[in-house]
Amino acid sequence: KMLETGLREAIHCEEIDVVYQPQVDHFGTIVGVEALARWTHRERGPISPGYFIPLAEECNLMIDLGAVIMRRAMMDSHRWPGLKVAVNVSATQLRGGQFIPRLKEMMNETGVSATRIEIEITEGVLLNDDHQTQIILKDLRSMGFTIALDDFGTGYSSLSYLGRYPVDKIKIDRSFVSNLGVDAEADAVIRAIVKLAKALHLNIVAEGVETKQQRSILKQAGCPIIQGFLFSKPVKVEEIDALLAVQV
Ligand code: G
Ligand code: G
Ligand code: MN
Ligand code: NA
Repeated sequence: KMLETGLREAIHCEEIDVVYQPQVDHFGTIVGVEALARWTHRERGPISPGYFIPLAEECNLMIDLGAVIMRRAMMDSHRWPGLKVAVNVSATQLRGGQFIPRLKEMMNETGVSATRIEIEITEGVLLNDDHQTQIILKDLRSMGFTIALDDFGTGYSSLSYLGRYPVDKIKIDRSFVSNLGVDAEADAVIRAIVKLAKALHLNIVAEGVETKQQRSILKQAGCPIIQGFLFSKPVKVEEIDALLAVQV
């Protein structure tokens, strides 16, 4: 209850921070960043998003929290003209009404075009298979946003909806990546996912890449983009600037 009040205030006062995790190719060139929310409570210190995101959902704060994060990400995107900025959007945000009108307002306010932003949704969003979600995703895409499917492979029937929904990219969940080199089947699974993605002309990112061995297996499997602690944890905007400054 106390935390709920704290979160409400933090959202209202825009005390939510956004950090960014690079997505890199096999040369180590940053090709995109994912925005991730952070909250430091005045008394209790940092609260994990694994805790406050579900709290926001429960307390009907997710739409407002999501708007704060999206606006921040749009403003920060001005710093990195060459990079797409990926923003996580939950089912509640997407379906909560006014998502697209609010996005348009933010685009006007910040002067950011849709092509600069990637919307990350989880498989769960597609599971209900409702017509409204399909329309929203199609509209987002026709506005110029790209759509990435987060935590790919952890949902239920991963395949049937891929053809039906307007998705540009899949993000292979880190549970598959963490078993690479440990468990022989993990290799086969990654190869199959990469093949599937290529057959459907989808871009691919592997998440949670922590070791050189994982990176090398992913490279061999044909996965061109990786995200994870091996290259960088999620960092503040200034650190992204610094990482970009040392690249050619
Ligand atoms: O940043 P971290 O890996 O600790 O995030 C933990 C969880 O919180 C992840 O599932 C991540 O997707 C989620 N999360 C982090 N930032 C956001 C956000 O801005 N919006 C939404 N919907 N989820 C987020
Ligand atoms: O659910 P989503 O993929 O949006 O959440 C991303 C989460 O994964 C963030 O909380 C981020 O801190 C975490 N993360 C990013 N890279 C790694 C990694 O290499 N290993 C682990 N264990 N977590 C990671
Ligand atoms: Mn994500
Ligand atoms: Na993920």
